[in-house]
Amino acid sequence: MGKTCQLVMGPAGSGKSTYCSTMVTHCQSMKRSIHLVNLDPAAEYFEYEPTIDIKNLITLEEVMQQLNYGPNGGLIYCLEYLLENLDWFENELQDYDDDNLIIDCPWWTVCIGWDTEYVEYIYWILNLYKTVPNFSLESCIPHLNVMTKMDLIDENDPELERFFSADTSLLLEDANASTRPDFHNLNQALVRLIDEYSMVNLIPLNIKDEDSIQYLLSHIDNAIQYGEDLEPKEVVDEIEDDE
Ligand SMILES: Nc1nc2c(ncn2[C@@H]2O[C@H](COP(=O)(O)OP(=O)(O)OP(=O)(O)O)[C@@H](O)[C@H]2O)c(=O)[nH]1
Ligand SMILES: [Mg+2]
Repeated sequence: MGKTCQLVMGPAGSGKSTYCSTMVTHCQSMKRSIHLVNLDPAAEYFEYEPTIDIKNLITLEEVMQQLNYGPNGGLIYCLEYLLENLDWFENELQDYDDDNLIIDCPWWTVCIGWDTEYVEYIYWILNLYKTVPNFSLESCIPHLNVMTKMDLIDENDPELERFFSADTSLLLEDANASTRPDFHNLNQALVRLIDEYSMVNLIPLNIKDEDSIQYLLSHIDNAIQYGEDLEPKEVVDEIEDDE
């Protein structure tokens, strides 16, 4: 019934792993199946044991010790190693080919960007699952930008509104003011693209507020059309589930 996937990407320390744990807890409380996948070879601590863990294939520590690499070179080496061993990943995924995954990606996926072989593996996952990347900025697949750590700031601050629903007409005005008139059609097209794919909108996430977690999950469900292929549940099943 599943076969959906959240690719969680973002800068170092932005809260990816915390988000994954929060979402696993939330889904479990709803009796919704979800499996955590760790693709960070440097990850040290998990609130939930990952169902699939790149550290069973390779760890940053091993690479640094055995090959004498520094942390950055070591991480790139781990990525290349993963790409050369996608059959390992495919094999691990075998038992979950009809399930829902949440993939905790390492922060450096953001730095590497979309121009390298990393794309190869993202698209490989995209082919297997209905996927919604979180935090990423790729325009041709549905994605969500999430503003984490909302528990640390005042959610009623009126200034926040411009981050959550950015006014692209201001962007267009700015772009037009700094470019020649023959660029204005291009500016307009870019702004339309940004609008259509919600590229500058952010969804707030307060991990201490169940409504906020559910609100984000409903956006994710919408993006991956979660549940469209679910069979209606019999009342009898629900009673059995509750026992
Ligand atoms: N208050 C608060 N702290 C958070 C939240 N999310 C993460 N943190 C804290 O921010 C720090 C980094 O969080 P992680 O979840 O490890 O971030 P990450 O993006 O997985 O980090 P890397 O894997 O190292 O790139 C930790 O100390 C977390 O406890 C949040 O929503 N609220
Ligand atoms: Mg992490």
